[in-house]
Amino acid sequence: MKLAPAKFVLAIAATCLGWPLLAQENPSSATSTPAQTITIHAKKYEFIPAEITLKKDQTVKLELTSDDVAHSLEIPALGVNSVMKKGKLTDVDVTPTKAGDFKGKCGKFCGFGHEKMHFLVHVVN
Ligand SMILES: [Cu+2]
Repeated sequence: MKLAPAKFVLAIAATCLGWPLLAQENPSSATSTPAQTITIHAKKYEFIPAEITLKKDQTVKLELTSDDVAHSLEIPALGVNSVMKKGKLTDVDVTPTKAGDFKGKCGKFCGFGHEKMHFLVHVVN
């Protein structure tokens, strides 16, 4: 990206004056390093655990795996959509930004009980 001339002059002036150019305060209190790891297993036809409680603005790592066939975990409100494969851990970092209850489900057809695979995330302040 090219700086416009006026911005360029300002940038030079700011640098000469020792201003903290481009320094930005992060307005969010969100932590980016996972504070906790939660392992979630999928198997026909449930998630174990089927409910978890997270803290708002706190990053956790979800370790997803399957005990039988391939499943997936979809939690649209939290931006989670990830495969769960047998014998494999899939890591997903999640940082909820608002409190509430958010539904998840298996997003990969895995048999006659697929529709029963529900998941619930409680996000607390
Ligand atoms: Cu399924």
